[in-house]
Amino acid sequence: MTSRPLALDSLCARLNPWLKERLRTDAEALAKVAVDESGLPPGRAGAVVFPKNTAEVARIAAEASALGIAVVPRGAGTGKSGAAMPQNGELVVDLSQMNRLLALMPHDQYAVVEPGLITGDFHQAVAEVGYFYPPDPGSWESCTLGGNIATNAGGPRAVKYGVTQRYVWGLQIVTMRGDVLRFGRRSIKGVAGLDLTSLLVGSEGTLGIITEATLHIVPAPEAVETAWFSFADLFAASRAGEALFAAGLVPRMMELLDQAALDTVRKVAPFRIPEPAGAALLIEMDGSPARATADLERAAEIILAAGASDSALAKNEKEREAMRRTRRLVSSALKEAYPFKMSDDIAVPRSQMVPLLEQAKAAGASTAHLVCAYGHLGDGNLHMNLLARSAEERQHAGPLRHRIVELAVSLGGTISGEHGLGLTKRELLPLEQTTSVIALQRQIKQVFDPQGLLNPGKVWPDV
Ligand code: 2HG
Ligand code: ZN
Repeated sequence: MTSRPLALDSLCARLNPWLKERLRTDAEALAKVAVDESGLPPGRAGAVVFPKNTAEVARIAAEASALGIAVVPRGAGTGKSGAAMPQNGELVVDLSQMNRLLALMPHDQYAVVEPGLITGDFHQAVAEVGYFYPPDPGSWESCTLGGNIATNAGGPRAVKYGVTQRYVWGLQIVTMRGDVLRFGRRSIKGVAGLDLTSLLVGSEGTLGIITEATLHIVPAPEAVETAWFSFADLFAASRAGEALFAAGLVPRMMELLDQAALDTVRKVAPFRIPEPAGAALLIEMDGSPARATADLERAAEIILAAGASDSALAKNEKEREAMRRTRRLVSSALKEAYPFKMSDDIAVPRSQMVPLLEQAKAAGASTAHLVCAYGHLGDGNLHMNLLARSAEERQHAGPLRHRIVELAVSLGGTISGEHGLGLTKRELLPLEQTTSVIALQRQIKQVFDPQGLLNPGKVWPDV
């Protein structure tokens, strides 16, 4: 359902007296919320509001519902799939001003946050009391916890600690009707009723607007050790990664960079990438100081025996962060060099990583498209970037992208390991799920949002 300008005008007239300067319809504000980091052409917002609390969100939703206006909830706009992009003049509910840390309870191992809190600020606050919030999406310096929950975000540390869902104990949401619902738990255990918290995590703003979350925090590991390994090619790097797991080690980070990623990030990398290198692995181990050191030494032995040509051990936190940051910068460095790149986040069972890489690279070579592979090797979750310098190149890469995504599914994997479907991957969902499974999800959507007004046109393919 799309919004009618007249209805939107009436809505603005009703919201304006109490939201005032927090209701914006000027071109600058609308342009800002019309994009994300997906590389899709800008969408179109009708208006944007910046609520400050749950009661305001509830009133906005109820007023929009009454007038049949569609609503798009939004965090920092760092998403990669268009999930927070308005398309047809919707009302964007920007939650960035709801950014308080409401409670920090280390002994009970939880914190209560508002959705607009920046993930990196939360990491910092939790670290100050000796605790640790593991999810670390690449954009943690600017993304919000609400966006992380809405997309069930991952990140490098997921290989040991899991993704966002593992840390969401409870939620408060506002439905499109304007009802405020609270579910989940603040205790370590809690199994009452259906697990609505998990249903909402990763629902990409289609079921409810998250206005508060109870997040699990864990004691911080005492020590972290980090090393960078170079390889002749990415297949050797991938096999070395497998050897580590086969030996029973569980790294807290195992990131892969192929040659194209290394060549592109080298110019901006705070870590001096050894040359020559056809691929690299970034490995981290944590635990007690003795454990972290022993595990990294063992990992280095295994990885060097498996064919690494070179290794560099970070000597302090500054060097560790330089290595991690070098990996984090790959996405933006590629974007700078190839502004029309297409990024995916397929995932396969770890054992299928070498076949996936071999077949995807071969498919790229046969179509003369540059395929860059990097990401979370330890999770079997890779960012296959189809590098493009123009809109035409991007369009030409479409069939290859389809082939690679199909390949991931045929290897027992998924079309999206961490970024969500939004607009960019919704049409691919039938590759992975049957019509009945998709229909069941539409029924659930109907229960939460009978008028179909909340973040319309996302996640599921057109019928
Ligand atoms: C990362 O792991 C992010 O760097 C972004 O998930 C991936 O832009 C990308 O392809
Ligand atoms: Zn990633």
